[in-house]
Amino acid sequence: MTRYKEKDTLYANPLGSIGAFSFDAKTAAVFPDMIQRSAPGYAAIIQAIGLLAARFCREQSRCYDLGCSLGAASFAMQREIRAKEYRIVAVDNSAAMLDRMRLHLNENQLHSIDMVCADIRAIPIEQASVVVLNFTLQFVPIADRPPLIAKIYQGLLPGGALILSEKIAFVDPRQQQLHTELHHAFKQAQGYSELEISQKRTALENVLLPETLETHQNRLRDAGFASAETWFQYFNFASLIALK
Ligand code: GEK
Repeated sequence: MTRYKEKDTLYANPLGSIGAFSFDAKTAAVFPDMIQRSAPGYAAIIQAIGLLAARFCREQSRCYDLGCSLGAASFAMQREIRAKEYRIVAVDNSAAMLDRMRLHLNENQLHSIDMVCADIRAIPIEQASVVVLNFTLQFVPIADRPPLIAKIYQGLLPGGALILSEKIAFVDPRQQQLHTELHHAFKQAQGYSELEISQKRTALENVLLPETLETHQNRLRDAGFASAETWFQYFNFASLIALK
């Protein structure tokens, strides 16, 4: 499966002007390498999403993977879920991402996964026992986040779970600085150069908008979730589980 092994060199050479980051075909081609080397703990989170889905997925329910990219979280869920007659609904608005996901789906004959090319703000969420937002909400405009979280809450069955992973911000400027620098150290340790790190940061400005853990927890509570706890954090990358 060589097509999943392309190295991310998108920002390796000096770019005259740095356009806004986009989930296009170039990004899709290097995505597994990019996210693995950019998001601390990504592989551990993906594995845990499988275990969490196995615990929460109910028969005849749906598990949503919102902003699925190449489907890593969907495939982890599919590997672990033992319930009967469930569907995984994997949604992304990048056709380039879904084209690559489809190759894997077809190759492995994974019939329990439906792919939907759509904006996650526009699709209905129904009969859900599990909803995954794995590093996706951070790309949704801040004003659109409360209605999206409210829609997810409404679409979850009682006892259902939302798994929300995000790059997070900190109120204390010293903590913000510390975690930003630690994240850069992580990326350097993964082989990214100073130039790559700084050009990527410029491309993500105004595209990836992190919020504090407190802001996320307040929004989840306001939407109706009974509780929301952090089950994972590695520097400024965290994952929450919210229970209906
Ligand atoms: C993983 N969850 O590997 N509607 C649909 N898709 C969207 C929207 C939107 N409004 N906004 C962004 N996306 C994946 C990783 S990546 C995270 C998620 C990252 C999609 C976008 O096209 C991209 O595929 C994904 O959300 C974010 O577990 O690149 O840091």
